[in-house]
Formats: sequence, C-alpha cells, structure tokens
Amino acid sequence: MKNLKKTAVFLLAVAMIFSVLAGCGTQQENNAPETTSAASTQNTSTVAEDPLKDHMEISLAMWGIGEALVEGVQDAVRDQLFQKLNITIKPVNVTWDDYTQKIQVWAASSQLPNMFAIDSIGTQNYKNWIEQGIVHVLPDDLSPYPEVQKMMNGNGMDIYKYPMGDENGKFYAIPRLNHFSVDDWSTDNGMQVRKDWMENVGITKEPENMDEFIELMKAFVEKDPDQNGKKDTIGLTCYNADWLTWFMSAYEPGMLGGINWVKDPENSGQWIPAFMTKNALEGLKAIKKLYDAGGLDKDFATLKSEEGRNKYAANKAGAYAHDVTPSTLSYVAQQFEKNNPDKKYKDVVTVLKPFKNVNDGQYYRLIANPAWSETYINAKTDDKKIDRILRLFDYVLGEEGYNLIHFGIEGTDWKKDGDKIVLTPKKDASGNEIPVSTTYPFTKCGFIAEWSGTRQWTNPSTEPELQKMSSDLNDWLQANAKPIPTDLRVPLLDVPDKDKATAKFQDIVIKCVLSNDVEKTWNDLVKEYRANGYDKLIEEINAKCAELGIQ
Ligand SMILES: [Ca+2]
Repeated sequence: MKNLKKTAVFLLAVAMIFSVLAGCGTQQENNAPETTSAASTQNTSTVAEDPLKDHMEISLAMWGIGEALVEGVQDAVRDQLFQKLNITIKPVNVTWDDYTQKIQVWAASSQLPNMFAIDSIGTQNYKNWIEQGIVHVLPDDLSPYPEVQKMMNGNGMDIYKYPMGDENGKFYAIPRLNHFSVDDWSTDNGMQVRKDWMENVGITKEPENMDEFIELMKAFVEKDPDQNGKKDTIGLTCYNADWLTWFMSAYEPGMLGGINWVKDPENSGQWIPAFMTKNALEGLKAIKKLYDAGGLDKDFATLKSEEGRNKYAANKAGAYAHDVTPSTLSYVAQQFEKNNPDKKYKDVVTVLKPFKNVNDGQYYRLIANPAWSETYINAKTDDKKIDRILRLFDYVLGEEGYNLIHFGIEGTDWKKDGDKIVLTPKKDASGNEIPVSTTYPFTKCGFIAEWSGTRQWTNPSTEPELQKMSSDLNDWLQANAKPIPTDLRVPLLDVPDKDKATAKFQDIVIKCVLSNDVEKTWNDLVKEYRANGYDKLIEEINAKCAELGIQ
C-alpha cells in the first residue's frame, strides 16, 4: 500500500514532466466569489509574543488527507505535531481524481478551506485566483520562518512569483518541491540493465551509443541470457513509452524527460517545442531502428500501470527504461528479489550513462522545475492563522518535523547514528515489519510540504547500495553532462493559447515507431499539431519571451 501510494505520487510527478505544457484543460469558473481585493502583505510581527499561544484549527484540503486524519484513531505523530504547533488540522478530503474539480467549485463559491493543495501554477486558475483575490499573498518577510525562507530562495524558485519575470512579483503559494534544485532531477530519467545477463551473452562493456545498445538488446533476445534453453526473453521494456525519451538526449536533448521548449536550430532565435526539430526526427528514427531490430518490447505502446516493470522484475526483459532514483531502484529491487529469492538486485543491475549527443558530442542531463503542485492559503484567512500555517510548514521542512512526519517517533521508530537515521521498525507477530503509516496514519500525508525526492540521497528507507548507485550517477552527470538546453520559465508563461500545447512524447513516439515511414509520419504530425494550435502558441510564446527578455 505504501508503495502504491509512493507510486501514485511519483506517477503524478512524472505526469507533470510529460505534460508540463498541457495546462489543466478544465473548465474555468468565472463567477468569482465576493472577496476582498488582493490581500495586502501584512507584517506578522504584530502577532503576540508567544506566536503559538492561541490554539488554532486549520482546515486543509490535500489528497487523501481523510485517510491520514481519522477521528478517534490513535496517532502519536499527529498528536505530537498538533501539540508542538498548538493546532488541530481539520481534514477536507479530496482524492487524486476529484481534487481539481472540487477546489475549482469551492473557489467559485467561497467555500475554500484555510489552505489547499493543487497544481495550478501557470494555469488560468492560478491567474484568476490571484487577480480576483481568492488566494492570499505570502508575506514579503519570511524571516520568521527560516526553513520556508531558505526553500523559497532556492535555485529556480523565482518562477513561482507572480507575475512571472516581474521584479516586483510576489509568492502566492508554497511550492511542493520534488527536488531542492533544478539540477537534482538528473536521475529522474534513466536506464536499468541486467549486468548478469550482459555477462551471460558475452557483452560486458556498457553500451555507449544506439548501435551498441541495439547489439546488446538483440543478444538479450537471441542468446538465451537467462540460460533456460528457451528463446523467451525480450531486450528493452519500459514503464511506458514516455520513458523512451531517455534515448533522445543523444539526438534532441530538449526531448529528454518530455517535450521542452528549445531554440529552433533552423530558425535561430525562435522558441519551438522540441518535437518539431529535425534532431527530434533523428531520435525517433533511432528508436524505430531499435524496434525493427527486435530489441524493444513489442508491447511498448500498450504497457499499462506496472506491466513493464513487472516483466523486467520477473526476468522477462534485460533492460528497463524508467527513472533511476533510489526509490524506484529500491522498488524494482523488492519486486525482483521476490521473484529471485537467491539474488540481490544490486548485484545484477547497472545504470547506464547517457549516450553522447550525435551532433555536438555532449552528454546531457535532465533538469526540470523544482516543484510539482503548491499549497495556497485562502485569502479570507486572518494573519494570525497565516502565521501559524507558515510555522507549520517551517516545522515540517525542518529536520525535526520532517523526521517526525516521515519516520515516526524518535527513540521508538528510528534513532540517530551520527548523521544517519536508522529505522527501527516494529514487527508484527509473524515478524513482518509494520509500516509506519499503519502505526501513525498521519505519515500518509508526509508530503504536506515536499515530495520524497527532496532528500533522496539520504532517505533511510531506500536500499543503501542502490542509493549509492543512483548518487554516483548523479555525481557523474553533474560533472560531465550539460543541462538540457531549455528555459524552464517558458512552459509557465501566461499566454492565451497555452492549453493548445497538447502534444505528448508518448503519442509521437508510438505513431512514428509503429509506422512504415517515420519521416512522413513525423512530418504529418508536426503539420497537424501546428494547424491545431501550435502555430498560434509558438507565436504567442515568442512574443512573450521577447517581452520578458527570455532568450
Ligand atoms: Ca531463455
């Protein structure tokens, strides 16, 4: 269950990368409630001497919070947190399916809770809520909340100011970070390969380009890498076709991790979505070559939920395109070790370095905006309560609060060994570890202020060797690879036709690879996308970039 949840959260983060341009695509509610005009920035120093003196009830809408805060259920983590901050959080439940719709309705009918979580940055909702005074601006002076202040001053955080690019812009939300920095996305796209299978087929050198990769995948199909005497294995599978963007860094780095905006090499100076460049076509042709050689899972276009990962963990495929973060590697390891009780995943896996770009000879690494989703404060919330909300965030972003809501009670569920946290999980009668979320339901909403990727290199719940493998690759990428050539502000620009950015890598790669003529299919697709809104969008984006000096 915990893993399912992690996966759900993770998938949403991934969905964000791949659809960062797609906008929210939902109906706008234009009947604004009667609220005050955009609230002014209040100085919180007027709060009484002990800022926690008065007890406060804070209502919060966040995914699954109804399961994390259940009345009458014992929960020492919740109690400790509430006591520390002298608060009660009143859960206003939303699910992953209904949150956007519910929050839009509440915003339009003045029924918003004190704070709510949603992914609205850069959408019409975001703009409307700010302009119509539905959400509260954060105080200019965040110094009473040092952890919040430190986060908001991080690399890449300026894009969360409104209006974006305006030097007088202000924060209207607390971004929920995936990573503390744009650079920390480096392992969120990667390639896992069975090292033991490489040895079994007599290829021990890791592939460094597509031709070598194809050769290895063919060997995985033809040379019985699992040594059972049957031709029953496939080469590469993937979580789904979106993850094949990993190959694109060798052709069009702007396609690594999805469709980023890049400068058109054929029309210098113009911003275009990366799938429209000739280099993107070269990358699609390369993936087609892999497919035609029999090296790619024939079902790559239809893989659902965990099918691809299950195949790989069940020894049906020798390579797996997904991410190579500690949490995903650990999750694959759990599945793999269930299927192979006599093996350790860390001993049979290697994570590949990216292939050099065929045009400029560079390695590229993924960067992305640091946050997925944000927490907003209802504009009707009074200043004392806003202060308390910010103190809550300050606490859970800090070490003590973070450890409490992720690992449980110090001394009972974990202890410190030097700088490291050692988990000491309780066991049930049969000796199985009891998940911390069973003992303390509140930990189910441990993502109140940040996702699990922020502290991935130190997280004690992932396997240390796999964590190191991921961390070593990150070190290598930071030293040797260039960030993908994009400007992360572009997809967040406020332009009228933003919702027309509907192209997805998955759709494009599936159509191209399954066609007989990649070039014709790609040309047709580009033409179609241009006619259906991209031409206008590209014009608007370039005008806006010119206005804001984004070059
Ligand atoms: Ca076999």
